[in-house]
Amino acid sequence: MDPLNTLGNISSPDQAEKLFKVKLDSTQSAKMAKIKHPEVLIRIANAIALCRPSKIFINTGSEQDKETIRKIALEKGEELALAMSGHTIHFDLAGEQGRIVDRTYYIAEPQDLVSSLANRMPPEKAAKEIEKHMSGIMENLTMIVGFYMRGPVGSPVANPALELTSSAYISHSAELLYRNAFDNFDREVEQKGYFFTNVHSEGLNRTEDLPHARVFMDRKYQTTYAWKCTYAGNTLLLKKGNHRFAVDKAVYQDRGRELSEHMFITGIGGPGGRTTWCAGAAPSGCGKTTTAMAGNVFIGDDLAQMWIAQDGSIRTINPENGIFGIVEGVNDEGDPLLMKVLRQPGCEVIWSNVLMDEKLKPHWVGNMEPAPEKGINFQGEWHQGKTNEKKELIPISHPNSRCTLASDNLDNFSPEATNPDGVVTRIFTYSGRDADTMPPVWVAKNPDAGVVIGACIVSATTATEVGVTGIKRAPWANAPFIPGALGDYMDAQFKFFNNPDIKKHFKPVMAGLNYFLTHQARGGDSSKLLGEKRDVKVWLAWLERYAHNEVGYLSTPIGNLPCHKDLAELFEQIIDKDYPRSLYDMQFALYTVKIIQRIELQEKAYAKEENFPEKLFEILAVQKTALLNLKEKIGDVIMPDYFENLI
Ligand code: SPV
Ligand code: MN
Repeated sequence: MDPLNTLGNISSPDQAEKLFKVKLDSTQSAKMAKIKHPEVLIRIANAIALCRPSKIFINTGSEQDKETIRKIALEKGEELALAMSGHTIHFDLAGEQGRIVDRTYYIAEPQDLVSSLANRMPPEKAAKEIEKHMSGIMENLTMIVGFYMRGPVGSPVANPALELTSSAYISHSAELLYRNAFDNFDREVEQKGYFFTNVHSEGLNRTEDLPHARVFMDRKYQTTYAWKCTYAGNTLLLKKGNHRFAVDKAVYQDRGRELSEHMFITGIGGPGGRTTWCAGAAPSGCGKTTTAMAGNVFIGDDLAQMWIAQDGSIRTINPENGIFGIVEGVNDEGDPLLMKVLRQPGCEVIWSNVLMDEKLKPHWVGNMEPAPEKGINFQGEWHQGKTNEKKELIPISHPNSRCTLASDNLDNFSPEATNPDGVVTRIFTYSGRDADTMPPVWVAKNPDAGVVIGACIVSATTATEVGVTGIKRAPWANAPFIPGALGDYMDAQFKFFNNPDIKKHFKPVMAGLNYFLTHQARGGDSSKLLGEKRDVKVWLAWLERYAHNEVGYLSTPIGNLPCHKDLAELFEQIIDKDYPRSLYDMQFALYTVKIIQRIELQEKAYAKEENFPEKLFEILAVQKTALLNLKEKIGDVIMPDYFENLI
């Protein structure tokens, strides 16, 4: 049972057109007349019948249409103009500054396998909820209808999607983050044979409605519903809602030939001017944008879809076209290119949940600029020293405050981002927020071990999800977006990275990355990090050289580690920084007890999953035995020189 078409009760293109005649004015009708695909017409008509907007605006992606959307956002007060031309600010309600995981559900029949981490609801019950909350929700609002491609038009893994929303802020964001495909939509839908639908309304946008806010995802009919919320992670469901459908497609339809990952895509420069492409996973709020920007050329900072091409290479595209990046900690030192677009004129930026001062300038935590005395932020009026009801200081910006901008504003933006054939990707990284266990970089000895690195990401929780605290496992950094069973997803990973069609010279290099080791964890007494943001460039450069067999390595039970000599050279060459042996020893010593604990945590957790690939347990068991043997023979801490002497 498909809630949208059932509740809207429109089942033919004729009925759809009849409704359009009543609801659309002549300008919008003329635009709508260009769309002919019957299923697309029916879907849009049903959303209109359900939500009953007072007006409808068809967004063709023309400059004029985009300007209208910007204007509506300002008129409605969803955005306020800032001092810098092209910059606006949007505030979500104080209680909705991240994804509302507790109010997010998959629509699923009782017999459907759904991720053990997610909420679920049967279709009939979900339809009742949708009816109760979305019927007439747009009565005093304008529905904006947008037609997008998630990925370059013509790419084998790009997906067409509709975004139907009463929020001009969401529509404006969609224009910056995705490719408007009004002109190609019919053709793309025809070719692919499917499209995704997203229906959203903020309703009255009141704090008292937040407990009733919901995000529903219907995998069967590839449709999302969101109401009474505004945070883009809950409402711009072209992003993570449709990412979930793309994960399903990779796991259940194209297993072994396609993947859809929570990964950045960046190009790392190497000797002779070559570029080696790297895609990397990290949980939300763990430096994914920074890593993406640390490459020499940029394609994306959040999502990557990949497939195995005819030539035996792994190709990757970014389904997005812009960044919805966390701004906390973004500053001139660590992120000069991003700062340029944020602080210099010439770029269109939507800020969210930062502080706006009296001069209409945005400020955020960690920008290394003088902080204002007062302003307006995500909690309303703010001044230095203001505290919340728990007497805690309110920061100037929320840790999940963001900037939204199109990627082609960035100086390092690669035109390859628009190539439907994607980029040949050799390096895959997996990272978390791990203060005390894993070294800054380690490479899997084979694809199976690489898949296990992804499976074993752990991370301190971040502010991107409402109400979640503590340390948690973050499988592939993609778990919140994996709709089906984790075992199926892992099987798809093993099959993809071991696919015999991948040619030898395109074999993936799969590595773990960790920027968050502290002095405390290595015998010091401060909680400061051992590394700096800019070191990321060196870890990536080392992986680039490794992919081309230009550096040696230390072979250890957890994987291959860099040699000090190579790193010291790269530190000097790339960021002009001394890299003393003492720091190397701290960063690359293996703390066997901690690593074994980490392995046992994973073994225990995965043992609870049904039908989980045995391979994971086998690989972890081999690593654990080797670490226990070393611990017995040498002690709790194995310094790198032990492995050097084995070479
Ligand atoms: C994330 O949290 O991973 C994001 C933002 O990229 S959201 O749209 O909330 O998913
Ligand atoms: Mn993300």
